[in-house]
Amino acid sequence: MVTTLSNYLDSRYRADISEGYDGVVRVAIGGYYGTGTLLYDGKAIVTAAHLFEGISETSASVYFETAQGDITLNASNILLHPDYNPEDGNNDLALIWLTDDAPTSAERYDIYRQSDEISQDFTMVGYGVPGTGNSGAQEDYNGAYVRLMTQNTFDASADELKDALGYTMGWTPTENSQLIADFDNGMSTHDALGMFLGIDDTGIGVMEGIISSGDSGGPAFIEGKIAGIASYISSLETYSYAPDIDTSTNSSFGEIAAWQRVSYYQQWIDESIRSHYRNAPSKASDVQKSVLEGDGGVSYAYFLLEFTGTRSSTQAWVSVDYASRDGSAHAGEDYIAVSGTLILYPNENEAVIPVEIIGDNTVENNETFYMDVFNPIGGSFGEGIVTLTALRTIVNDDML
Ligand SMILES: [Ca+2]
Ligand SMILES: [Ca+2]
Ligand SMILES: [Ca+2]
Ligand SMILES: [Ca+2]
Repeated sequence: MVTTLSNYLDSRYRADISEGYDGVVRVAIGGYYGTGTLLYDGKAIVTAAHLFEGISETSASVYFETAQGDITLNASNILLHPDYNPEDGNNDLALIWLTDDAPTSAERYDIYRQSDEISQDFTMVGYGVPGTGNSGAQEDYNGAYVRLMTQNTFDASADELKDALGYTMGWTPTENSQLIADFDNGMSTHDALGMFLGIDDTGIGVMEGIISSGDSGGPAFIEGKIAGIASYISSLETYSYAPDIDTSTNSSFGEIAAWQRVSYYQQWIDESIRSHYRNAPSKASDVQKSVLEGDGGVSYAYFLLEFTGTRSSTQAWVSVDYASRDGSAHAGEDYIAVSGTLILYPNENEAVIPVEIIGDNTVENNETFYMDVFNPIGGSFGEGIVTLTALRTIVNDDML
């Protein structure tokens, strides 16, 4: 990560343990590395497909830094987006499923689902090579891997820049699928997207930053949800404008960076994740309302949402919001709290919400927690009903 202040170890740039970013991981593939993010199911990491480019091996290691210590997990399965196109930077997404349970102290993140990202500030987190905006990412950096965070503002989608620059920009982003931000230092002479697109915004001050090598695949968060996946940087100039503070592509002031737009890809992400749930119910009679706690790691309790109505059109999405709630079980000790939006895509009439149950060897009573489902869009729960609630029981399996 390249920062505005030269001291990248300034505490403002450190994404330290227990500050909400322990689900942001370093991903190592064939001697190279990038960054990834643990998704809402606690089983899969989202990252960039280009990390796997030119790599014949299909293995990856994932490094967590959490309050439970440093934990390395391996990939059991890797899925690149089927339409990944390196020439245009399109569909630059990959999912990595973990062989073992992610540490329970690592945050799981929902994905940002609204398409109102442009002009919003975001926080990016990653393990990339550090540096400062004046001189760019440090060449030949061989210091420690350090998880850093900076901020920026989504200025536009990358296809808008292509429309403005034409052949000056040597690649063709798919419409609405990539978000871009420029690395500002407060001066209009280095405001790349001010010059190219007339979006006059000279940055947000000391927290402004940009991705560098090693941040690839890392998250851009809006409201704590994954809105972008770090994809590439570029130093652009036209006959009229040369915003880059130097002439090399090195993550310096005056360059731009692009993120894959997660809201655009949510169906692919959700459906890929759902296809990997273990023993998930697909009809009401298969739903288990009690789950054994287990003696370590996590097991899953599932809630099943079924849609029996009629869609406004065959392509309409149906969704609900959901949030877990303590009964006698406590989030963080007995299960991992979840909240988010569940979407039933056009080919789906049911989907599950998984909840991770934390196993231990402590003798406890059976404990309960709830799932509240609300804000139905595209359907209804029945007249006058605003919330549906279901209960699960975590069954003690330990004895004195
Ligand atoms: Ca900016
Ligand atoms: Ca700007
Ligand atoms: Ca540069
Ligand atoms: Ca147990």
